[in-house]
Amino acid sequence: MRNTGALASDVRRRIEAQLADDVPWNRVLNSICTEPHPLAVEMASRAAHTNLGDVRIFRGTKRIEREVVRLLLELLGNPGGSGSLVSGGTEANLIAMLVARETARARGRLTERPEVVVSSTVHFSFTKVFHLLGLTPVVVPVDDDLRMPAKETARRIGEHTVAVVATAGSSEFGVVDAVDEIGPVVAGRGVHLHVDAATGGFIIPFARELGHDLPQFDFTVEGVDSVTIDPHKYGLANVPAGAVLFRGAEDAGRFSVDSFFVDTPVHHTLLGTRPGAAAVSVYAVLEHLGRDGFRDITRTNFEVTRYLVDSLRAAGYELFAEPQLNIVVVRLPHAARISQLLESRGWIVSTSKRFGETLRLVVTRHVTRETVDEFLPALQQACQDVTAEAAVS
Ligand code: 0PR
Repeated sequence: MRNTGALASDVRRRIEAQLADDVPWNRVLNSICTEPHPLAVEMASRAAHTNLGDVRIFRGTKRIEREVVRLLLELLGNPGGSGSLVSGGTEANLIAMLVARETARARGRLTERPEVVVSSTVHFSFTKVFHLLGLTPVVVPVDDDLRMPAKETARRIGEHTVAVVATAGSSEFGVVDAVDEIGPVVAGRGVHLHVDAATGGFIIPFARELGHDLPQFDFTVEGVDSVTIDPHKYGLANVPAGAVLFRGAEDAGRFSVDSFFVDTPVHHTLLGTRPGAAAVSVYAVLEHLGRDGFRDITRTNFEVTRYLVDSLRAAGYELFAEPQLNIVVVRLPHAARISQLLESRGWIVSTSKRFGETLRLVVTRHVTRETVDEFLPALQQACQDVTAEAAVS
């Protein structure tokens, strides 16, 4: 650290210079996160000083967090449940698995080698969770539609199983598992069923209202015990804002750690000191947009996705799979090199480490038809340049 502090104006200038080098949203096609809603940004900055780790001081902010949890439970068809706001999908999945393990312990079902049945496309955040909690994954290969097969999932449940994880909106493909088929086959087996809807949680309820053929994925499905939903993705809130929700009114309390001090409530989250700004920003968006606002944004996201798919097909590209949500994956020889070239020209896309030569494009609020119209010639050019490179070498 420097001895003598710098002028605020200097510090500001240096930070602004670095921020100016971040990629502008209209060149970002790989991110499930988007530019937060302006009201979320304004209110988060107003609440930047708040700490939900001390609810005696920040009692108004805590009330907002409780209200956000209530609104999210209502959105997912479970007004009587419980839950917490957390830092994102990873922490939400961690807490869901902790609760699953503790529930198994309370039921006398926890063995020396607890297992969790997951699909081969489960998010890599679970790799962290399993390391941390000493859980062993039992991996079910996805079917031809890239979904977790219900029958095979049920077959893998055994004496060591503490949980099954289904995904509603995979990060690689935006695929929604048939939770409505998985729920009934897991229900009654004494095993916790968690749905990772970090990505799909703010899309599917509204897309279904718009008539999209997507399965029920939330607490309305028998057997679902917990759901991860991330306001900082399609919920348009500031980073970091995730949520983990449980079916039972007491379930969120199954992971519970006491603090040192009288009058300080127990903690149900991993973080102790945690941003009230997150709760405030989610509250601002939910209240300001309402269901109508989210439905409109979802409609636009699907229109742009359709426009992207049609434009890609018209230009001769082949899709890896028909998109269910707003993630489009294209089969593309030399995808990694094309992605590199695009990045050097200002565009950020992603390529898969696991599914061969593919290019993944995510449509969210900041991706418009104009973005698509500007991107396609850049993609075309990158493809031509890579073909020319390959011909030379
Ligand atoms: N579960 C699912 C289904 C996810 O898609 C993600 C993140 C997580 C869990 C973990 O959530 P957190 O990252 O909030 O802990 N999915 C994105 C991904 O891995 C995260 C992301 C977001 C990556 C924006 C890049 C980016 O620019 O693709």
